[in-house]
Amino acid sequence: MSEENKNQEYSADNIQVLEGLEAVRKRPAMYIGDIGMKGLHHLVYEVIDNSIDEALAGHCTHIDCFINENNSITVTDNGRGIPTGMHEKEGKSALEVVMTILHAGGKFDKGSYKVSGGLHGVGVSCVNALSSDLRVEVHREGKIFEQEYKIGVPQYDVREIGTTDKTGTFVTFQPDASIFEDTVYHFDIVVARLRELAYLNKRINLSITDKRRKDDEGEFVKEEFYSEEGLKEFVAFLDETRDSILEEVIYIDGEKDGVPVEVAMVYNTSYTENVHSYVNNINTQEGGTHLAGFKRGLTRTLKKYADESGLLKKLKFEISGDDFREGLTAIISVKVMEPQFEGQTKTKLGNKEVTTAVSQSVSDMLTFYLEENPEQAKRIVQKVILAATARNAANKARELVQRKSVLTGSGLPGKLSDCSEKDPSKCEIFLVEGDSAGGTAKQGRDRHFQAILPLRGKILNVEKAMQHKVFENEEIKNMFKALGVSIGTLDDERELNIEKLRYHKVVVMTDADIDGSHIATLLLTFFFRFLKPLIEQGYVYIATPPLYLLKRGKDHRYCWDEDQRDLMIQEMKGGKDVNVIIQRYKGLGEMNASQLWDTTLNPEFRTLKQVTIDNAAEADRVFSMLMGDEVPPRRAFIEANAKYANIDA
Ligand code: 0RA
Repeated sequence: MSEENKNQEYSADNIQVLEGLEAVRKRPAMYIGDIGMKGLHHLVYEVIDNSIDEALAGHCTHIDCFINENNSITVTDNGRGIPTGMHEKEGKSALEVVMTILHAGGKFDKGSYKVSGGLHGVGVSCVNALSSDLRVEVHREGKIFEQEYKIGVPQYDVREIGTTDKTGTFVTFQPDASIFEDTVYHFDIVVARLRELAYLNKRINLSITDKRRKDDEGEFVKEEFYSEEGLKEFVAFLDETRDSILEEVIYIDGEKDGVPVEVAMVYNTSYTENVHSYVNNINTQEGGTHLAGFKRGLTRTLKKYADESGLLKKLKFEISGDDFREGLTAIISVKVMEPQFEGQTKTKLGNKEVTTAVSQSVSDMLTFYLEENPEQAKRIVQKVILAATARNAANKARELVQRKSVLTGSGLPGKLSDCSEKDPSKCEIFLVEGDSAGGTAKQGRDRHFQAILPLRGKILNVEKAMQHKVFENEEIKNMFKALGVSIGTLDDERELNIEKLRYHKVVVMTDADIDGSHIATLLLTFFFRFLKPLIEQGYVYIATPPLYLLKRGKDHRYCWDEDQRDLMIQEMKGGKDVNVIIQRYKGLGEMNASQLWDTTLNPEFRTLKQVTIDNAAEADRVFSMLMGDEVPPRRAFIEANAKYANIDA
């Protein structure tokens, strides 16, 4: 930094700027969610969102993202370039204002259509405050401008460094290692978000290049995304491994009362509902008024059509709202000028006016579709009738289970070895594959706070079973009874009384082999479909039993992977020519009770992986792929991953 700049007059403005940035650095989590993996990646999304806005305004076609060798990030776009002229009110370059003043991003350009924005919508100045170094370059009006910052503080005034015949904005930032727990970017995480953004904002070219890695041809690893048809293709992508009952995805793209509404939906032969919703490109995991509007529009329109078509005449019971969404995969995306986010994770849209706008859009377009496509319409109605019939049967099965569990006193399953502690926040339950491993776990556990529920072999694949089969399944009934929550489907909020949950750690414990991972996946699928709030609230975990036991005399050590094993062997040998016995654990059954306690159960030494859903649409796709009919993608996935998608270590 030059002396000249350092001695700049310290105006009231400068102090305000510093205070703003200081606030971000003091409480980063308030602005970007957290300082872990999520927050770190959030910085990238925040910068990309500005370019997406420029694209939505119709001025930008290409957005390219780079993970550089040193884990810094570069985002480039070919938009108009951030304005560099004097900002009258602030008395400095508009570029500097955008980069250094909280919430200034783009807002001063009143005419612009600013709707995109990360979950926290905090703007690029936040990224600047949380970067040890950031450089912005703007190509505009034939000139190239630049400015650099350290922890958000400009190192010199915006300066001209050359001429250009292009326009655009380039931002490179290095996340501050003194703020973030980890500053290594994950290519796959950025890829998933860019793919999603490409579908949500059709006709924008997005790319991500990983400059840390080269492929077999010696090129940097790179992925490109472009979607001509937006949500229509998104739904097709999500349902790739399911069988559609319609010839084409139903697609609605319109505007009502100033709210742009985009919906794509298709029915498949499965029994699950996969409805995902977005507001301003943000996944609204908790739903809200736009989702309510979609459901209302869908139910009313289909009900009316079915009534008028006479197809419901023979039905002896009422159709419920859920029945219209069985086997439905849909995405709803709305853009709202001033979104109000509510709910526990601030991902529930609150704006009341949006319900009617979406409901009417959906009604109008769907009515038109049904009239134009009587053959498809009939298939949908028949699917709904089937769902209603099955639900009727499921209700009977469910009532039976619940009545029985009331009759048997405590209602706890006989196979459960419960713990003595009653405070759920202190209690853990291990769902263990097989009776024999269950027996070992029962001996090895700390009975004060650890309960064991053995499960017999393969559990039901809920992805393919009809609901009443799920509720009749012994293992599943046992799980519901042991957990203490009542049986319900994933949006039966009224029924899933999660406050009755008896354990705040629900741990899936299976063998560390392909079979074990398959069983774990079945269990996670069950949780995902029927007990999603448990995952969302962070109650679900996976145990990690060791893979190897190394023995040299009395020296016994456990290892969790091959690298660790090889290192440990070297260490135990200590350069001498001695024999280390390597035992590969094929299953939990090969461990005795105290070994299991030492490695997998004892909170002091074990590692539990918490199951999280970072990207609900992607999780849904992975589960349907893993559990669906098509074996090849499943095998490829299991072989390629062995561990799970969507799991935070
Ligand atoms: C406000 C006004 C104008 C451009 C932008 C913001 C802009 C911001 C970003 C952030 C990343 N890329 C961007 N591209 C453009 C332009 C106003 C005008 O030229 O009339």
